[in-house]
Amino acid sequence: MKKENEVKTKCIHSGGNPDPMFGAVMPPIYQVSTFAFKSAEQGRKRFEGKEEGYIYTRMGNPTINVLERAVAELEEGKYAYATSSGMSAVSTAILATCSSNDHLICSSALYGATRVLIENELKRFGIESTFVDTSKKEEVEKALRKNTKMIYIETPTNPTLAITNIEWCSKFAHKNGCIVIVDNTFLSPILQKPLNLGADIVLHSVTKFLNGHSDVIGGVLITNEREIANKLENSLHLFGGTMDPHQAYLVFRGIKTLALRVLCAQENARKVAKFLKNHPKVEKVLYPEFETSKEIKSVIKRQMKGPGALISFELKGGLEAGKKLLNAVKVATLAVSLGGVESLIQHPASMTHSSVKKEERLKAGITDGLVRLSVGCECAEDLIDDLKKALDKI
Ligand code: LCS
Repeated sequence: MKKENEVKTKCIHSGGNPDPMFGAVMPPIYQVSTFAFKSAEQGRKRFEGKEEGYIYTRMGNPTINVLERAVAELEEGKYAYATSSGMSAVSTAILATCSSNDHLICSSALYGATRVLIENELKRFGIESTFVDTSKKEEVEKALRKNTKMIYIETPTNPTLAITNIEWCSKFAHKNGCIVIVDNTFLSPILQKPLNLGADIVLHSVTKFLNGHSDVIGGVLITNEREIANKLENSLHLFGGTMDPHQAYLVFRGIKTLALRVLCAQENARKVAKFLKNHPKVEKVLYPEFETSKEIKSVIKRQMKGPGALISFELKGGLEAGKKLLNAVKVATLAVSLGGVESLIQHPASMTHSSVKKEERLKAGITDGLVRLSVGCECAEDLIDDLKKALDKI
């Protein structure tokens, strides 16, 4: 029997069995900062790593570990580390693996804060970076330097939904002594598993699809390589971007419905994207299903199980028309973030990507008129009706 959606089972059961103490079917929230030792000897052994057991929540906590096991299983990775935010996952991953005078090749359209972190903040510590269209092999090849240590990819990119070939990038990186980080926030492990395509580290802002209910900020890092895992763990414990146990519980709870939510939102997004594409007031729609390049189409087919639930589009009246639309919609909420059960609409140039220099933003394809819509799990017809009414007013 062909199992179409076995991932639904995995989402519900990954991460653990009922709690061994009382059989609770959800993990207890160990809302605690520190763990008592039975003796001084035991404390010493735990610090030396000679005895299993918890010490202090920044260095590990049973509730956080349940979430980490669940995410590792879903991404088909061996090691996972939960972080206090998606940005904490980004900074921990880079600081753990790069040093001064190392060079990074990055996708030019990245989440605004990621780009500013790499371009401005990491530069202060001597980490250099080049931003290129990583969907074009020749641009990646051209950007390579002797000191390139990492290729940092978002695919699809936020907010332009450009697709990078993870398998090719990983082979190219490894041949040249570099590692690859993929931010998998936009698709989640339901639609893309970068570790299986050769990536060294996968990260998520779990604030988005993994949690799915717009009530938590968090992140996670996953890898299959012991040496990298040691570095991530060390940096996380020392820089201190650890997740909180209650946060971990909520994200674990969200993951139970991850497949249901992602597949539902994606079906809605397909309908909404088609509606927008055929609307006379819409200039262009960015959505992986509408990709025209033969090469990228084949990459999409190989590395993605579906186009996801994010759509970016531009209206014929550009920025002014876009603003009117944002103010007129009623079903989608005017807010940043994405991946929740509710649809969210925002304007990247003045919101999520406003801190990126205008020239760089335009080079990355984030035009002034671009609007981003994160399609949620409402009734697709309600979303379309609402967009139709809002577009009629423009
Ligand atoms: N990576 C991606 C792809 C993101 O979209 C975000 C946040 C982050 C990392 C950072 O995660 P955080 O620290 O916020 O959990 N993206 C946002 C966005 O597009 N709108 O608001 C936040």
